[in-house]
Amino acid sequence: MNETEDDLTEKRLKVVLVGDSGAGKTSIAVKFCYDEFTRQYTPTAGVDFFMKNLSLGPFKNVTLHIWDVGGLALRGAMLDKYLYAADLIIFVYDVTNSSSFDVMEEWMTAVTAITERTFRKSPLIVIVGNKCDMEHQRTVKRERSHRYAAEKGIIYHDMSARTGESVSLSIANLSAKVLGVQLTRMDQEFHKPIVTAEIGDTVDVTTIKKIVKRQPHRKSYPNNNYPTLPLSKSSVCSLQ
Ligand SMILES: Nc1nc2c(ncn2[C@@H]2O[C@H](COP(=O)(O)OP(=O)(O)O)[C@@H](O)[C@H]2O)c(=O)[nH]1
Ligand SMILES: [Mg+2]
Repeated sequence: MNETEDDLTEKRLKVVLVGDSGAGKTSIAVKFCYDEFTRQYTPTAGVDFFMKNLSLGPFKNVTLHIWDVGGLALRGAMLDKYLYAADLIIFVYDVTNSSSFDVMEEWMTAVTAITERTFRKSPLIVIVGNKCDMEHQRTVKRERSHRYAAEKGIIYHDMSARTGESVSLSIANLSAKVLGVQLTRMDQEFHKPIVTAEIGDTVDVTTIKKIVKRQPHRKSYPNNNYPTLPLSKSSVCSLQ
């Protein structure tokens, strides 16, 4: 197939997010599709659906259908229906909550039992350690998660739905892998995160290379914790 034919070919991929309640599955889907984040927690009942169009390498028209599966589905009767024909399954846990890692292992057992039994083509599987903006509160050691993934031969990514770190680029890369193509340089630039954070918030600044832009809000308050910083309650920084 030449490049022009690839351009015109529409591709559809089914992506399923699974993992413990509160791990951040919905937040990842919302960040990826709408570039938004909220601290409010609304548990997902059953499954939620998201859709996003992407250009991936030679395929300029790829639609990702994202199934955001509620944590309770692990013990429900619908799990095999939710997983049906998935191309990519993302197992999410919260790096600050070790019980979410234990639950992720339970998800792995339940999901692989279904995919091995009923899938003709194995889906691509990835483990995501979410909330990596709270590095200082990490309770799941990197050695543990990396060893687990390596032993199973599974791809591993850290992510933050809050800052956007790794969300778009990882999902785009994984989708490209499913399609057997590579992202172009332009695709990579497009999906590169512009990490945003609020001053005085819980983002681990040691992981941030440089601050490229500061956009103070108009309304100003004294910042007692950081007297040397501009008088601003929630200055937004764009970081990369
Ligand atoms: N700090 C931080 N909080 C997050 C992140 N992702 C999700 N949360 C918060 O964790 C809670 C649960 O998120 P949600 O996406 O609803 O989890 P789900 O049950 O797995 O869908 C919410 O209060 C989110 O604001 C993240 O990357 N960093
Ligand atoms: Mg949810």
